[in-house]
Amino acid sequence: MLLPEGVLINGLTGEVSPDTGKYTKRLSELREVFQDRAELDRMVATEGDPVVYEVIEYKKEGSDLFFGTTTMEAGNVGGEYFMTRGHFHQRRDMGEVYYTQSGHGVLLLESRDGETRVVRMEPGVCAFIPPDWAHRSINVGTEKLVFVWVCNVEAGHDYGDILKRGMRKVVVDRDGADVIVDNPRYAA
Ligand code: PAN
Ligand code: ZN
Repeated sequence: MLLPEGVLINGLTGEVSPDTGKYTKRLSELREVFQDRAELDRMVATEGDPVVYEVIEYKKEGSDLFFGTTTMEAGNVGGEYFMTRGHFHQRRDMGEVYYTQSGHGVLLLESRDGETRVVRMEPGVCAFIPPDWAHRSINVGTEKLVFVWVCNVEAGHDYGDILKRGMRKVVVDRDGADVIVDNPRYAA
């Protein structure tokens, strides 16, 4: 029988205790995600392949739900802010919740038929991600962006489409402000 448990989440560091697993994504693993690959290669070579984000989860065998944190470092690649890979869920009937704890971000969403929506990620904002909307989080601030996500264990990740063609919009730094522009590399 599954037993209830309180899980401590540090909203500034993303630490989850107890956790059941974690991974980090470094810049070199996100080469397809960013526009300026020469700059990315330069940063990997000269800045020691920085961590872009870490995911920590709490997942109990036999449960329908699981949750965890994503902690994103601040930074950009040639003006394009650090972001996650972005994905649809394999299960088209399953959405997700992102509850921002600290930092400043943009949650970029795209429907199957190409509609773009943005939800600002600010502490206290709980974002509703409807089923079958691709979602990517982007740290547009100067500190860590930490958010809690909650989702069905069966949702699954479908990275293929977004990795291949990108999302229709990208978020870039223009004189210190984050602006959302058309993705010049978008391949329909
Ligand atoms: C999140 C994401 C996490 C990392 O847990 O998986 O923020 O982003 P990518 O998976 O796009 O690299 C989630 O949306 N799970 O479904
Ligand atoms: Zn998701």
